[in-house]
Amino acid sequence: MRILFFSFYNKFDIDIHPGVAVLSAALKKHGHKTKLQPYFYYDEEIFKKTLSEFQPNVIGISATHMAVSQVKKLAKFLKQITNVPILLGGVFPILSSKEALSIEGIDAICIGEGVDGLLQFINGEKTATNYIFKDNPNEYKIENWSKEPISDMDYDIFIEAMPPSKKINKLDYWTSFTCEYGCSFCCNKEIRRITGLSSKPRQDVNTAIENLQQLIKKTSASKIHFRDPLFMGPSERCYVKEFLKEYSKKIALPYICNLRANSIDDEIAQLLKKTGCYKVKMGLETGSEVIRNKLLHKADTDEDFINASKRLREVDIKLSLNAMIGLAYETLESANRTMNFIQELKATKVFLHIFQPWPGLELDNEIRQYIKYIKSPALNDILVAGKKVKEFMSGYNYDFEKANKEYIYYPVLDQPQFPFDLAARLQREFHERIY
Ligand code: B12
Ligand code: SF4
Repeated sequence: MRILFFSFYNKFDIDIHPGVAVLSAALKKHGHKTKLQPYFYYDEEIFKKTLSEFQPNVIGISATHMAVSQVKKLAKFLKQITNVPILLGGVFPILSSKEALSIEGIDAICIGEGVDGLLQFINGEKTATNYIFKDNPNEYKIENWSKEPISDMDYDIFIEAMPPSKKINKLDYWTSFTCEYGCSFCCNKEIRRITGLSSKPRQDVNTAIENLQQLIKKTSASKIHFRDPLFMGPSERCYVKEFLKEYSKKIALPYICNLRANSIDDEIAQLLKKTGCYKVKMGLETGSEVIRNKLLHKADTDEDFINASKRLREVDIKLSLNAMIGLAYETLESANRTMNFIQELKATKVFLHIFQPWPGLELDNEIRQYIKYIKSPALNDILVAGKKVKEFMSGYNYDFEKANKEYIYYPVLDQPQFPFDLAARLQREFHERIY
């Protein structure tokens, strides 16, 4: 069988989407052929050409909520030009199954772990685990997310869709996809609840090292970016110690990882340095300790951040911070505190985002009335880099005019005491000041 995947990009570059990578690896293992059609913007000619060249038996669309309006356009068009089944998976159908199933052109949605059900569907089985079919919506079978260590990921499907000139210098790698925490601004907790992902499946050390060795050989990458939402949770010190020991013996490339401030003590800082870590990414989220810990359920104190930043500087590891303004109950005072605290922490890189309350978050009812959807160019590079995107795009050989017309909608909070316009102005001024 031939399975064509569509996945959405909000910048003009292909990166790895683990959901598609996991599905594609399983399909290939069972002798099927897969291909990725990256969706940067709506282009009927490109989609038609790909369909006529690849002749898929099944089309799979993978989407977060960011891509809802794009899924609607795409599925409707695909249904007009082909009879093959169109399946929709990813965070969007998991969290909003009713809306996802109602989309014109979609035949079935996946509302949990997707591998087993996709193989069952392709083998012609009547019900596929974790899938709901539009023509028989009441008969479905739900199973928890597997607690097994995570399976293989197919990187080739992405590499083949990249222009030949593209070099992967920094390789994205996941040893896990979730974490044990329940921050209220992240869908992790809700996804875990719906899909039964109660534990944190993690790749075993040897598999991860072997996969990395193969990928490095294939891509000639010179750095690794561990994209695990959290590289080390509270119960994972042993895993990380063992993994990093093997990593520094057998891979030894400089790397980046995501950690929480309260996990960085002297021992971990030394271990990171010794094993090649050159940058740690941390979510400060907000400079207001009350908002961070009482509302966002983060449990990292200001002191944790001050200590972590100091320890990382002592061992000469860079700190990259993510923070947000425009959170629920934000005030000018708390936003200023966030911007000042970032500077106190002497981060070498900072991303100050405007909070986006996507579906699936824990949010007070009285705050929900302030959610507003903002229309924005779909491709961030167009927004951020202006004309430069043309150079970037040349490798992909796409149409600048069409790309420029593509819009997505993202949610923000427009609160009386902290309107969205204020957040946008503060964000712009902050980035102008620090860069
Ligand atoms: C890795 C990751 C990324 C990666 C890859 C994104 C991607 N599209 O795969 C990168 C860094 C690119 C990324 C970017 C963004 N992300 Co992100 N990301 C994650 C993260 C940490 C893990 C997701 C993951 O890979 N899980 C593991 C895989 C195996 O699971 P999966 O994708 O759900 O796939 C399984 C099933 O859903 C199903 N399935 C998936 N696709 C398909 C397709 C078909 C046809 C079928 C049948 C089944 C199927 O089978 C898979 C295997 O079981 C989550 C947080 C979390 N812990 O979930 C946030 C998360 C998904 N991201 C989020 C957001 C908001 C974004 C951005 C919009 C951020 C931004 N403002 O730019 C962008 C969107 C980019 C994009 N084009 O999708 C939100 C989504 C919220 C929402 N309600 O939609 C999450 C939930 C985090 C949060 N804030 O709560 N992200
Ligand atoms: S924000 Fe990070 S630490 Fe918090 S629940 Fe999400 S992935 Fe886990």
